[in-house]
Amino acid sequence: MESFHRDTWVEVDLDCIYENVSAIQKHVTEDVSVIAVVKANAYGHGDAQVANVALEAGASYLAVSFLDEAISLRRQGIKAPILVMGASRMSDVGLAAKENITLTVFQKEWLQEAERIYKGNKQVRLHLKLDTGMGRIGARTKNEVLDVVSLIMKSDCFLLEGVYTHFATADELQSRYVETQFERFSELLHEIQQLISPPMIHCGNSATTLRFPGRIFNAVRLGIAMYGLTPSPEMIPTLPFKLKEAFSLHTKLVHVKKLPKGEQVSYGGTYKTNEEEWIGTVPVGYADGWIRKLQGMDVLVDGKLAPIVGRVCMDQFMIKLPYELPLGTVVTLIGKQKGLEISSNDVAKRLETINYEIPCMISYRVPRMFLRNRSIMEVRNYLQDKLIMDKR
Ligand code: PMH
Repeated sequence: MESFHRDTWVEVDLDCIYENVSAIQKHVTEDVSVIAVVKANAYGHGDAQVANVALEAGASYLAVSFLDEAISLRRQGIKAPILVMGASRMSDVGLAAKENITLTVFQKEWLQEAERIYKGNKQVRLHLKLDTGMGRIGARTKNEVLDVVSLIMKSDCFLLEGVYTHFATADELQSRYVETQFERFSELLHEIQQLISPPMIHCGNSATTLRFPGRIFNAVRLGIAMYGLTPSPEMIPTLPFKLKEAFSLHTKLVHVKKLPKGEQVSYGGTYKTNEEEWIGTVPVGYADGWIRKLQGMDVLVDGKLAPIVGRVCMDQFMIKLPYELPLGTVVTLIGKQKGLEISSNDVAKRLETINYEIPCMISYRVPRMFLRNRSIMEVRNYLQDKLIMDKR
């Protein structure tokens, strides 16, 4: 592969993402718009590539956290509407208008100051965020909400395109708190709709969309399920259809050696061979996101499970091979080999965290290879992108 020079890569199967988005679009019916959440480089998968395939599969809007992420998509040729879900600077309203990017608002002071600073004549599209119980960003009280709405209505600069909220516990099968949030959202929405009818109303993340397809208003913000991962382990038995995991991580053996009994492996000598053992060196480490806590986790090699022995180093770790294997043998850290699978769910379980974190933590040092229609469509090497930008 010409475009990268290390034998470690992430495979992002865009066919899976296409199928997940299509299945979800069917699940919510075609009257509901799908907003594909591609923040954090599309949860580590690759922002523009995921955005394009999600749009092809029926999504009509994109969402990110920060303005820079939206601009990155524009620079890569994405024309679809993009919502920035996080807080933006008031001084960046002009940039958002120029790039046709929708901003999230939730404070009247922000609007007043933004209006004072903004000198352009193009209207800026806004979605109003309501905090119905997540306690993160959002207007909470009726007064706060109506102040923001009336300011937008009075202003020539702004257009209220949407109103939304975010649920804190939609992935837990016990749904009392979701119901409380649904109620608060409906009440505040009712107050807003006395004054104005914003065209887009959305409350659903993946869990809400999968579990309550009839109650998600007219748009959903789809993240984790689009990537083929279930929002929580407890939701797995309740899924209305199978999700297809798009992300896998592979590398190749760079050194294979036979160590006698009692030899130490890696920093600190935390592993000693129990007998004569075949040890393989894998060129992936904690700087790639494969953190030290993964010592002892299995990887797949030659269709078999092989444990990580000794500490994970910055750029390499060692595995105990089932037998002698040739240099260059593919090692799968996440993904399938000969009927066995290590899912992001397994890695998350080992790390006592959520599956969302796993593709996000695989760093920019690992190139992403994109598969579409079962063949390689594109390879993105973030390290070289960076180099090119630095040179300019
Ligand atoms: N909408 C908002 C406002 C979000 O923050 C997220 C995900 C989504 C939609 C998509 O959720 P899903 O991936 O469960 O479908 N946000 C986060 C977060 O802040 N931490 O983990 C996921």
